[in-house]
Amino acid sequence: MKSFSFLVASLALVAPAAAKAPALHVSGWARAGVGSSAAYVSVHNSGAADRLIGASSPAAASVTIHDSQNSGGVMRMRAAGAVSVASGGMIAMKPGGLHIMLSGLKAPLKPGTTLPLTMRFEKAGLVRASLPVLPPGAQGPAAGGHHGH
Ligand SMILES: [Cu+2]
Repeated sequence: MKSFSFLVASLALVAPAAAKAPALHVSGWARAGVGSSAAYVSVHNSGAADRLIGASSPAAASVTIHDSQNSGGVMRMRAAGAVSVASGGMIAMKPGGLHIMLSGLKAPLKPGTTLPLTMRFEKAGLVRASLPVLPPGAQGPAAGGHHGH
C-alpha cells in the first residue's frame, strides 16, 4: 500500500514538467458597454503558423471576429473569417480595425472588471484570456497618454 501511494505522488510531480510552454501569448482589453461591445487582443505566436478561427465568452451570447473598413467615409464592420498568424508573427487588433465583437452581453461590461474570453485556434486549440475592461471611450490601455489616429 505504501509503495503504491508513493508511485502516484511521483507521477503527479512529473506530469507538469512535461507540459510545453504555450506558443500563443494573448493580451488585450475590452471596452465597457451595454448590449454589445468589442475586445481587442494581441496574439504573439512563438510556435507553428496557426489561424484564429473563433472566440467565445460566457459574458456574451455571440462573439465574432470582425474587421472594420472605411468605405466612402463610412466605417463598416464585417465578419473577418479566419485570421492567420505566422510562426513568429502576431495578430494586433485595434479600434478601427480587426476586433472581437461581443453581442448580446448578459450584463453591462463595467470598467475595472475583467472579461473572460476563449479564443479558438485551428492547431493550438482553445486559448483562454482574462481581459481588463476599460472605459467606453478608451482607445487602449493608458500607457503614457492618448494614441490619437
Ligand atoms: Cu464589429
